[in-house]
This record gives sequence, C-alpha cells and structure tokens, in this order.
Amino acid sequence: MRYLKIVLLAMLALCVQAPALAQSVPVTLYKNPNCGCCDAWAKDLQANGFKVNIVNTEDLASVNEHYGVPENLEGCHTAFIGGYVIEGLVPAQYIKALLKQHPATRGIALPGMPTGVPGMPGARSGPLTIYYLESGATPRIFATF
Ligand SMILES: [Cu+2]
Repeated sequence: MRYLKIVLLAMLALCVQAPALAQSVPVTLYKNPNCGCCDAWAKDLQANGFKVNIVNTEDLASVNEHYGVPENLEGCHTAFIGGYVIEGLVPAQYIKALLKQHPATRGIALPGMPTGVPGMPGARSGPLTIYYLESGATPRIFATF
C-alpha cells in the first residue's frame, strides 16, 4: 500500500511537470508592419517552440517607453515573454536561458540590427553582446556570442 502511494505520487509529479514542458511559451511581439527581419525572427522563435502573437504598430516609440527600453539599447522590435521584455533580435537560445535562469531584471536586449543573427542573414561583423535591459550608459552584459 505504501509502495503504491509512492508510485502514485511519482506519477502525479510527472503529470504536473509534463504540460509545462510541452506547452509552448507565449510571446507578444510589437513590430512595425513593414519590418521583414522581425517576421523572420518570429518564425525562428516559432521553430524553437515559442508561440508568437504579432502586434503591428507604427508607434514603437510608445512601446519602448511603456516597457522601459532605453534609447541606447533599442532594436527593431520589442517582445514580451514570460514576464520579460526582449528587445531586438535576441536568438531563441538566450531567451530560453533567461527564462531558465530567471534573474531579477526587466529583460534583455540586442541593440541595433546586426547581421548574422536570426532574422538578419549574413556574416557577423564581430562578437555581439546581449545586455540586461537597464538604464544608464553601461548596462550589465547578459551574454556575448
Ligand atoms: Cu525586428
């Protein structure tokens, strides 16, 4: 009887965890309707298991203001994922790392529109830096790749 109880508890634990893993993480992406690299980035996220809801807007300045994206960290679009702001063409693996590490931060940003990342084909001009989304001239570095 005691053994059965342990097995049942183990099964229950599996059931509780399985849906969280299988379910795709919802993403809200605010982008200009004419931004092609934004669409390509969204497709890459979808291929990596995210569920992307695109919100077209001509007024990204208001979105940046609302989500607290400083000017020096601005990318071509702003996304909201799992309580975090993702600014610019941050590759999916770093979004997953952020969600897993779950640091106390507003989000992360890959400023500008560099080539050699999902959405912007081509060669990389050099190492790229993903910053924590925080104000100030020298934001902390989340990752370099
Ligand atoms: Cu974009």
